[in-house]
Amino acid sequence: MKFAHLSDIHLGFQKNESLQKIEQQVFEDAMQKCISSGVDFILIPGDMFHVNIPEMRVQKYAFSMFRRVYDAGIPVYVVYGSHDFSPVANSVIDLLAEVGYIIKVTKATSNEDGSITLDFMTDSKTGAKIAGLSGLKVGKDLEWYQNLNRSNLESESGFKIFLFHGGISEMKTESGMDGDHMALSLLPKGFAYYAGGHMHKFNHQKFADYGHVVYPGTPFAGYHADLEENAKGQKRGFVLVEFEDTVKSVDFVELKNTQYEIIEVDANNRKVESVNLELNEKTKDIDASNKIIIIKVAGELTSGKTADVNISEIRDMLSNSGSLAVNISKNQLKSKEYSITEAKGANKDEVETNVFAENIGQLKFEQINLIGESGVKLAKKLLRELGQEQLINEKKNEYIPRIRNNALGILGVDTDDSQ
Ligand SMILES: [Mn+2]
Repeated sequence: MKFAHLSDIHLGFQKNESLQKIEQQVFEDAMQKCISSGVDFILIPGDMFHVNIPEMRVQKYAFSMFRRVYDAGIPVYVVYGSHDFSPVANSVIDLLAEVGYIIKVTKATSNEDGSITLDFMTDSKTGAKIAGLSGLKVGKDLEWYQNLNRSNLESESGFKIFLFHGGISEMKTESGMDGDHMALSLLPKGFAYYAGGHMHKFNHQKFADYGHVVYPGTPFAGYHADLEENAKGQKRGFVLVEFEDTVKSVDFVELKNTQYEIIEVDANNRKVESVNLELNEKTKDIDASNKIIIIKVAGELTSGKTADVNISEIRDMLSNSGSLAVNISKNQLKSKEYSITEAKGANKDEVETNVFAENIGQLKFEQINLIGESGVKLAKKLLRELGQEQLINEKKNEYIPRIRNNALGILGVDTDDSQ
């Protein structure tokens, strides 16, 4: 007998069309491999979707995939993750469960004394007994586990699987992307297999009283940092488990996604011109076609603004040479010459005024209205304008020119709608 274990698929995470295709292709591969290798059931402990109600495109795709698995007679057991969790069962997961394509595992009862009792469900084909708890929003999980009635879970006989969504302290990795953790001892003891979700890298460990504790990791990406790990060679996939009355084998099944190039530039103690030069050189040197390009610029510039690092030119160069997507990380880039000093205030308006007033002295312009007190006023007007939201019923191609023209108007720049 065998089952598959996937997690953190984050369907709907990708915003770029090429990457959406990869996201779907990877998931389709996984489902196809599950069907062709004849698994008895599939486990998905959370973050199947990136948000609880993804756009219709994603829902439609998910339904077609789960329909395929359903038609192949393979039950899919799930718990919510931290991303697709909804406290009032308002998740696309609940739709999939309602039509019977997937089965929600958590059968929890709150008792009068505040404790929580969990019931098993039995997979009819294999007799495996499955229990699990959803991942909630950060911090809430711990309470549930602390109040969990463990005696019935631990004394149950048979081949037992526990589904959970959350980090385990004993399995922490150095990456720091895995957030909150709880002690392994909070999980009920004596299960043959602990199917984990939440940590995005494959991790399989054995502990006394805790059989196999396994995270398959994301099959593609659920955070931008995952793409960077992919570029650095992180293997992605899912887990295939053979079992009888105990676990016989746990195998990682790799899923290919796409090719990557990573361009890293250390900007520390350099002028912005020299950083731009290196970026240009490195970009010219790579073959970008059909690849995801990760660009990382980090460090503290001695001169120039961080905004002067010429990202848009690099982006154009790369998309002209056929890259699938360009992922730029500048959040560790600073500048000695121009750094924004924080300022306090009693309310949002005051904080904004003070931040502008505190920092405007760094600017050297000849135009009087851009500096000093009038500069602060102008900046505030501009900020207010740029912060305007799209109106109800306003189309994007109406909204963008409206904001742009108003902003240019505030700056006193002539606008020409004809172009
Ligand atoms: Mn996740």
